[in-house]
Amino acid sequence: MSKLPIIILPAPLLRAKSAPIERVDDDVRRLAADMLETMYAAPGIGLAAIQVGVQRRLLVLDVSEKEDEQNPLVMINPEIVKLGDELVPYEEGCLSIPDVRVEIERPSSLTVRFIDREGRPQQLDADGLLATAIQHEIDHLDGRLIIDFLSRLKRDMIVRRFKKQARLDSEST
Ligand code: K2U
Ligand code: ZN
Repeated sequence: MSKLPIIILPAPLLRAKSAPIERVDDDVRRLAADMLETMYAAPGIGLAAIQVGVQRRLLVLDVSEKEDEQNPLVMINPEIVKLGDELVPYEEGCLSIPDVRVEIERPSSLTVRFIDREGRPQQLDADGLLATAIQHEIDHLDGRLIIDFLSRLKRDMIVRRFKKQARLDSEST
């Protein structure tokens, strides 16, 4: 397993729509394992393949609270098939947009269908932080970011800040 670099704003790839995975093979399983290692090291509770530069519909999650307990979830070609009526706000961060927090209201529960690491179709009912994280990660697969929930003005200010930082980083290397 290996830790992978996480791409950050303003990388254009973060805006790409990821492609479905046709076959769950060992390469997909290795990528999922590397993404889990990368997520735990960040640390984070979710990660989409696009965030490590792979434009495929794969995400990993682990919302287990306890330090010494891991409950990893790997979702291939995830599809939300039902959304609850109740909305709940959560101040979301994003590993691809460091040090930015956006309060986003999302449905508090959902049902998601996906393929697991063994290639088996699964269906999961989720609520709470897991429901929020699933929606956040599927947004990534469609090129949507938390800053899209801000006003145009605020979003452009953040993108300008990250573009300036990227210029400074490239000048200092
Ligand atoms: O996709 C990502 O960038 C990882 C996100 C996933 C996430 C964001 C907001 C709400 C739920 C999931 C996070 O940066 S992982 C960091 C984190 C840790 C604990 C609670 C919320 C977010
Ligand atoms: Zn994110």
